[in-house]
Amino acid sequence: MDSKIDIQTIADRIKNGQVTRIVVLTGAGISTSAGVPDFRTPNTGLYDKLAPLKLPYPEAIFHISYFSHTPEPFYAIARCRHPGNLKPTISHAFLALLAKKNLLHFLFTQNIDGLEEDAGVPADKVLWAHGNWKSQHCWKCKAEYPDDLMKTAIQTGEVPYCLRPECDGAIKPDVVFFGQSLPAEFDVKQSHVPEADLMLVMGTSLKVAPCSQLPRLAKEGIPRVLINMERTGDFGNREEDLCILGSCDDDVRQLADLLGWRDELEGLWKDTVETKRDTLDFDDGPTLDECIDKLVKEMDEKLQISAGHKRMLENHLGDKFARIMGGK
Ligand code: CNA
Repeated sequence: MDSKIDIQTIADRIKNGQVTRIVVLTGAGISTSAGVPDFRTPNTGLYDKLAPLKLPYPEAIFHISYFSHTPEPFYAIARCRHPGNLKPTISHAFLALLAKKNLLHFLFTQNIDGLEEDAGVPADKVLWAHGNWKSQHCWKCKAEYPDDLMKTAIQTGEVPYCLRPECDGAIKPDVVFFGQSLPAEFDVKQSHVPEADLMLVMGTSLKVAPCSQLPRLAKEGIPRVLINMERTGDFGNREEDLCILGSCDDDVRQLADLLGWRDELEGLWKDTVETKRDTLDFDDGPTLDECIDKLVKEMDEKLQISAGHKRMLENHLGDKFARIMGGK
C-alpha cells in the first residue's frame, strides 16, 4: 500500500506538537555500528558466523535447553557481546534526545546490551524485554552469583558454575534465552503501545515473538515508522506506515536535520561515548571471529581425543575378546 506520509511529514508533526507520545521498539540493528553483529543479516549476522561450530541449529547458543548441557559456546563469545565493551551509537543518542524532549512515551528494546541507558534514556522509560547482563544466576537452582566472578568468567571465556556444592548448574546472565519467559512487566507495559501517537520501530527483523507483535497494537490512523535495512513485519499494510530503508544511524541523522536537532544530537552522542570510554570494563580482546575460531579448534581437539579414546577402547576390548576366545 502506498504511504500517505513521508519523513518530512513526521518531522513537521513532531515540530508542531501533533506528536507528543512516541513509543519505540528497537532491535539488534541499532547496535550493529557499535560492533555487535545482529542475528539474522546474511554473512555479517551472528547465525552465519557461528556456522563453523556446527551447532544443532543457530539459535541453540541462546536456547536454555542447549545451554543447560553445553554452555561453552555462549561463554566463548560472551566477551565480544558484553556491554562492558561497547559504546552507544548515534541511534541510541537519538532515543535519549527524544526522552530529553519529553517525546519518548516508552521504549521496548529487544537488545540485551544496555546501551539505551548508557546513552541516557531514563530507566523508567525502558523495558529490556529480553533482559540484560546486570545480574546473573545459576540456570538450575537460581542461586545468585557474584559480579566480580562473573566478570572474570567473561574476561577469560571460562564457564562459571554454581557455587553451591550440591549443584552443578552453569551460571547464566539474566538475559532471556529462547525457551524462557519474558519479564512479567511485558504484559503491563504493552498497554503503552495503543497510547502512542507515533510508533517508531528500528533495527529489527520482527521475527521474535512477542515483541514482533507490538507494532500491531498501535492505534489505527497513527503513523508507524520503520527505520531498518529491510522491510519487516506488517509494515506497509497501513496507509500511515512509513518505511525508511537504510542504516539507522544515517536515518536518525536525516530526521534530526529535518527537526533542527542535528547539533544537539551529535553533542549528546559525543558526550555519552566519551563517558562510556572512561568506564569500559574490558581491555581490547579477541574479535568475535577469533573467539569462534578458537572454540572450533578446541572442539575439534576434543573430538579427536574422544575419537582416539574410542579407538583405544575398541582395540583394548578387541584384544581382550580375542584372548578370552583363544583361551576357550
Ligand atoms: P535480527 O533478527 O538479527 O534483525 C536485525 C534487523 O536489523 C534486520 O532486519 C537487519 O536488516 C536490521 N539491521 C541490521 N543492521 C542495521 C542497521 N545498521 N541499520 C538498520 N537496520 C539494520 O535481530 P532482532 O533484534 O530483530 O531479533 C531479536 C533478538 C536479537 C533479540 O532476542 C536480541 O536479544 C537479539 N540480539 C541482540 C543484540 C544486542 O543486544 N545488541 C545483538 C544481536 C541479537
